[in-house]
Amino acid sequence: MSKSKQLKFPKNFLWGSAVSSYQVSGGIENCDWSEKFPAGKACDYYNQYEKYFEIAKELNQNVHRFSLSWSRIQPEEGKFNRKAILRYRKMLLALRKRGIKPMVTIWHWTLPLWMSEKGGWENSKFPDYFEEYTRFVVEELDDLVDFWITTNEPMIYTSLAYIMGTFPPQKNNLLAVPKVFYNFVKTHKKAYKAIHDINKNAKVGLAQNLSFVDAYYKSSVLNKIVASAFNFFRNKLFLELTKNYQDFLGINYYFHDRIKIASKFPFLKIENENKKVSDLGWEIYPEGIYYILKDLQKYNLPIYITENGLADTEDKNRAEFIKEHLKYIHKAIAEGVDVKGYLHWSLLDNFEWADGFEPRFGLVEMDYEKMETKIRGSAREYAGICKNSLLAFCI
Ligand code: IFM
Repeated sequence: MSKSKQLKFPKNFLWGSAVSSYQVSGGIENCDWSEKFPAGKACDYYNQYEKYFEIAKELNQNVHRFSLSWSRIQPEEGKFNRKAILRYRKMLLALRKRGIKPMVTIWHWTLPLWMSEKGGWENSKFPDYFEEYTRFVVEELDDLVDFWITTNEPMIYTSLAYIMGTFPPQKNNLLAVPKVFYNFVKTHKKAYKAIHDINKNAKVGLAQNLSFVDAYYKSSVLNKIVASAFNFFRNKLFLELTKNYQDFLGINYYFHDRIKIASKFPFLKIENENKKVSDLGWEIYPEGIYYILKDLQKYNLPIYITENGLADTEDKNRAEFIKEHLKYIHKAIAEGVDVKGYLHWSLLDNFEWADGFEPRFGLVEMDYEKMETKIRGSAREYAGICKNSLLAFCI
């Protein structure tokens, strides 16, 4: 006979979900993505946000992460759009009215055209442009924001935009990487200071995509060295350089990187067991989040899981995925790691960048033609956990 077990999460633990501007908003036509990868109306979130926030409330969520569109707010160099700011104020008020804390990402992967024409992240003045934009939005919105996230997943963006060439500006240029990387570090630090100039009590972090790295041949010293070098560049370097400029750590967890040595450049490859995978073929590896969290304990900072999710059109694995990850998060908390919230990626099906609308990451299913929503079964199960901060399961 199976027994049941209950895991209680700490008091005031935050439960929610995340989206980003270009992926859900609709109507963004003046950014570096819009020509080659148009997202059209997407979920029309920019206009229909009340409907979506009502769903988040119905699902017992009390934190919501969304991002601002730089191209909407600053469509031309030196020109700020008051109408856009007023819209964002309305969105923030609409969240607060429902008892949902706003977590706002200042930059989630898209640049205004004018900024990309100036060389985007390769421009050595990029941190100054970003600071000007940050100061403007924080002056205008800070009274309604609980958490600021400066940038989303700097390392993923850098590798997809400058090494793999899939994201704009679609370069395969290893030589650009140090410059872009350095600009990300500098930009984050400047933005962090600017936000604190405006509000010394602001809570500021960034959302980092951290993978769990281990060696394919665990008994091979060489394999372990290669895996730890990969881990250093993939996960640790950015964190080390910015750790004194983060009031909390925002962690996006999706990947297990089991590193095997290869004979060709870059002399390693990722080979996971893939016992279970998402619709995108990404390995589902919940225990990885536990090891990552344990490793982050040394930074002595509060931690929010700012993203965690999977593409699952049929909603076959999402509920189990959430529960399994939460079990490992709870285990880390029980061992003293200060995790304060979990935000699932994503509230809605949305535009998955170069993969378009096909992958379905939403707790809520979107019919883009009719602009209709359907709450998935997994969302209801997640809502049950959020309600009492309690995860119940059979053992
Ligand atoms: O959709 C993305 C998001 O924009 C950044 N983190 C990973 C998600 C899934 O790929």
